[in-house]
Amino acid sequence: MKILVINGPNLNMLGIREPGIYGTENYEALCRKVRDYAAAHGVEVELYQSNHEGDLVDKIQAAYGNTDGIVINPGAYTHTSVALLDAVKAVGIPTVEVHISDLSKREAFRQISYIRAACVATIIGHGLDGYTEAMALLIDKKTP
Ligand code: CA2
Repeated sequence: MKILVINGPNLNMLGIREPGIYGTENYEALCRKVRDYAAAHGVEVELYQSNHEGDLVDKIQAAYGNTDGIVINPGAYTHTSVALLDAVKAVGIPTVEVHISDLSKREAFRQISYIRAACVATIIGHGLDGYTEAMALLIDKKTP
C-alpha cells in the first residue's frame, strides 16, 4: 500500500511561531512521525509540501494509478481552493483531510473547507497525531 502525505502553504514553517495554535514541533518532526508510522505498519509513504496551489494539484494528479490513499493538510488553500477539490475528485483516491489546529474554535473564514466534499474523513485539532490517525483510517479501509 502506498500513502501520499501532502502539506500545503506554510506548513514547512511549523514550530517557528504560534506554538499555542500549531505546537512546538517542526516540519521535520512531522515527516519523521509519518515515516516512522508508515514503517511500523508496513506501508510505503511519500511526503510532499508546497506553497503553490498548482503544484499541489499536479502532485494529486500524479498520484493517479499509483497511490492507494492521500492524507492532505491543504493549509490556507482549504478555505479557498476549488482546484484542490476538483483534483481529489478527479483522481478518485481515498483522501483524508487533516488540520493540526481546532478550526471550529478559530475565525469564521476557517470554517469553510472546499476539499472536504471530496474526502472520506476529516481530522481536526489533534495536532500532529492527526496525520497518523488519518493514515490509520486509510490502512484500515484497505485491509479487509
Ligand atoms: O490547522 C491547520 O492545520 C491549518 O491547515 C494550518 C494552516 C491554516 O491556514 C489553516 O487555516 C489551518 C496554516 C499552516 C501553518 O501556518 C503557520 C503560521 C505561523 C507559523 C507557522 C506556520
